[in-house]
Amino acid sequence: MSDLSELQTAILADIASASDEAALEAVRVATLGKKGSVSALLSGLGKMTPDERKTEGAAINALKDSVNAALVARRAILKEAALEARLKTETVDVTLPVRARGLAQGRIHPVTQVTDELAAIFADMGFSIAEGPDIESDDYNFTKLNFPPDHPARDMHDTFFLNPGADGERKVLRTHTSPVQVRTMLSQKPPIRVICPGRTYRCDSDQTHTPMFHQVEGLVIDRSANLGHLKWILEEFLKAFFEVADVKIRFRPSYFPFTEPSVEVDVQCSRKDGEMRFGEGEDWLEIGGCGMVHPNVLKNCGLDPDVYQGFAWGVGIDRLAMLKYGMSDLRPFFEADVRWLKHYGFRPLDLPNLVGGLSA
Ligand code: 2NM
Repeated sequence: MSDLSELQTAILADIASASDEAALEAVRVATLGKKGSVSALLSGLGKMTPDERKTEGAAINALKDSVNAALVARRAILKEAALEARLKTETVDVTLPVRARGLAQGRIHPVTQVTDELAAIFADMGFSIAEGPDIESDDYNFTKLNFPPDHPARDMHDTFFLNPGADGERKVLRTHTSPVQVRTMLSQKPPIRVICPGRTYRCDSDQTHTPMFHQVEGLVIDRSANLGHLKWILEEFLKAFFEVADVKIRFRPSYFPFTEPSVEVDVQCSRKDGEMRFGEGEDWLEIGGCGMVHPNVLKNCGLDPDVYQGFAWGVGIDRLAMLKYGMSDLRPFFEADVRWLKHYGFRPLDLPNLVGGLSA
């Protein structure tokens, strides 16, 4: 008995003097671990007579419980202290003045700038911004979007497939931002108005294609959403984005698995002396695709196509940036050359907004 209480005093003293979580863990292993002193006493119970076991067993179990309780209490104290110490060293003085030199030199990448402009324009029209993971399931990237099982876009040549996981599932780098819209339809109730900007990936590389590029897709779901609304939204968007008083667009019939009907969108433009202007001229430039969300997609995303309809569109952000800011080559976008960024980048505090000007 007195052996036990001596042991208890010694262990509780060790616990009290453990100065960090690692030291405490060492005490736990030495007492309650497989080969620990208290565990050894407990396994000795099997060799005792039933009478001995009754008294000794109760005492040893009481010892075990008190050690356990002391460990838990000490661990909580040490955790708290560790957090306190971290908070002390990691404080940021937000009252420090911004370093003017950094501000004068740093630049916002045109892709970030255009994404911020898109956010400002669509927020003004009542849209939210939705985001999702770059690594997606085949189901969200393709199946729910009505891609037939043997559709060529699933082919090795376009899609980056990851190695299959333990469960055999083969994830993909999303080939468009549409899976974000799938996630939105699955998790929100209509009416839905979202834009989904972000990185997308396709195994393609030449003068006008990079394996990683940026897309913005939009989605509206409501009881009476129609192509007329879509056309108006695209026109308002293009006017605001290119900062012109008027634009003309035209729809050309096309095909996407996730929309029916599907159309490609051209915007009216003029090309004089190598300079492209919007809102005037006799030329047309393809700017993106859109359509009414396919009933199969609505069904796959838990919406009743007899009650709800929707439209969606997709535009390349990199291409929008090239058109608006006069960059003819896509590849420098992703070369991280500070000279290029100094020339084409934007000042960090000139945030785009509709009142002050998108690209002041
Ligand atoms: C495009 C063109 C047309 C689109 C459709 C959907 C969804 F999830 F609602 F089915 N998201 N995005 C879509 C439609 C994208 O990009 C050229």
